[in-house]
Amino acid sequence: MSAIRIHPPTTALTISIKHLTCNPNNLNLFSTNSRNFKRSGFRRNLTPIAMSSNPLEVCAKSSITVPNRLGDCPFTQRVLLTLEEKHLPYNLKLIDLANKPEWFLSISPEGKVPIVKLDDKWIADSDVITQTVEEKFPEPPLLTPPEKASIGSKIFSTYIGFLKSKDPNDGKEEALLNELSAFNDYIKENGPFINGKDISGADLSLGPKLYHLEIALGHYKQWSVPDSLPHLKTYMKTVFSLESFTKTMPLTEDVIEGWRPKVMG
Ligand SMILES: N[C@@H](CCC(=O)N[C@@H](CS)C(=O)NCC(=O)O)C(=O)O
Repeated sequence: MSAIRIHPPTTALTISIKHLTCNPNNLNLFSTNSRNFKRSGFRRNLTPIAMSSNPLEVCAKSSITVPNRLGDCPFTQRVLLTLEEKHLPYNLKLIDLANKPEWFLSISPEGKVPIVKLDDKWIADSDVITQTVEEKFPEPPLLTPPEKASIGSKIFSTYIGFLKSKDPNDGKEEALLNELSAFNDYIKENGPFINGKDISGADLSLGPKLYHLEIALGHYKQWSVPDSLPHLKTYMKTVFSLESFTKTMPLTEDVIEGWRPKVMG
């Protein structure tokens, strides 16, 4: 049976692991790394650290289109991907960002998600959270070497510039295409992931942003990644089909609604 504990005053939900086992297509709260699970069983493949860990508490944006479901924050998905790839169990507290509860504001004074409780302290910002998780739970390592850490890092800002643009001749589309093209060339030479054969933190940060780009530009501008960038397209397909990604990705409708104020604004 599904067990959902509602925190007063109902704008946040703590959803238990029990709930996940009853409804695997909905939330994704217990990390299992199912690739390993399928091969040789769940328990054997958890690291000793993960085995001994209590679930981490994670405050995440809730869906605005479907009740009790994870929402569309790419920074939160980055953190959840990190926990999934490290086989760390976690509990989500879903926050309605349009109606933030007092208890949430008391632990996240900026009112932002994600925040994660580590060593009894709430930590904000996906950069800080993923770095702290890496230090505390180093296996499997997800560190991106510093010289590769900024690969693709301008894609998100140029995407937002193009999404918000009202003038087709203002160069915003070209700016985005330049960044995507540089990334396509990089992956062609160095892929399949940013750090080569293994996934790393830079992919877990970029993947959710590319997912938003694909959905929002498709919806609001009828734009898609051109066929002239096949290595980028393959990269997106690879990342979007990771088990950790499909377990933590937002609904298309939430991504569309999440960007609407920026497009209209
Ligand atoms: N730099 C932060 C950005 C986090 C962020 O902007 N989160 C958004 C949701 S995606 C948020 O909480 N916004 C507050 C609001 O919408 O009220 C990080 O990397 O974690």
